[in-house]
Amino acid sequence: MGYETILVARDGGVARLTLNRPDKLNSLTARMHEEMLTALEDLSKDGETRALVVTGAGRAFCAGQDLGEDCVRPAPGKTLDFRSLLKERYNPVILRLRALSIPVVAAVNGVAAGAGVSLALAADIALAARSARFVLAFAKIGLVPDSGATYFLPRLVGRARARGLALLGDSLSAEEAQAWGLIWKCVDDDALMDEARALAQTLARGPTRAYGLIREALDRAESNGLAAQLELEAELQQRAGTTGDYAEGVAAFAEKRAPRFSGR
Ligand code: T3D
Repeated sequence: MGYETILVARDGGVARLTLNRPDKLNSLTARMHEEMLTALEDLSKDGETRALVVTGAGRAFCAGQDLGEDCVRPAPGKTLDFRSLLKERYNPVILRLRALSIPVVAAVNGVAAGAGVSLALAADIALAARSARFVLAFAKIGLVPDSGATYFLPRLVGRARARGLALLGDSLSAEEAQAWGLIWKCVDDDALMDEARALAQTLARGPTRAYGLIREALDRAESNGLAAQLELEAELQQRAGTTGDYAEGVAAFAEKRAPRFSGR
């Protein structure tokens, strides 16, 4: 599929997906959702990519839904079908991203608003340029935070801050986002892509199957009780412990050298 609204590049074990509608602050359209889904589907099957970076072209990461799209423009006598829009476009992208078995790094290069914030929060590790900001814009236009924002926010920053951000829609700087635990790290603007690439390359050289299991453990811990989580850890450890990467990790430790993980 030739892409119009995203760019996908691969470098060794790292793929980079760039939202590419800079003149519209990379706001999300039906076409963009379709292309993101296809790209994520392809990545999940290619067997070589071991880490993914998601970023935006130009001065924004993503401004959320494109408010110029007909499907979200109120008009007399027209009933807007947000339910279907979310179920058919937004939710599958977030779920597909979370279902990848490789780590996902968001490189938030500029403003993230609305579902653009949700997209960044769906990554495993979010880095942001110092000039970036996070705007829970939904309530500003009379909508409810979506695309996982109500799921991720309170888990990351706690109840009080989640409610303040969601209700007021105030802008949060990248430095505040780091201090609040919304993101992993805020870095100088001109260092962002180098840091994101280096981080993704480190992850791509890591024990990919263990990473997938770690992500599963952390995701399921959101709803499990302690006993269930201990059971799950035992199951996942059984799987991790029978990978080639575990054998390599232990051998490397014994031989006092760096491990050479194959991702298998
Ligand atoms: O089912 C559903 O559809 C519901 C799903 C909803 C998911 C959502 O994401 S809802 C939230 C939608 N997004 C927003 O409400 C954010 C709207 N944008 C803004 O609040 C601001 O633009 C930003 C905070 C993102 C950036 O502010 P600033 O001052 O840096 O830039 P600007 O001047 O406002 O915008 C620059 C241009 O981008 C401007 O176009 P122009 O005047 O130069 O031709 C602006 O209209 C355009 N733009 C910004 N955001 C969007 C957009 N165009 C379309 N859709 C946008 N979301």
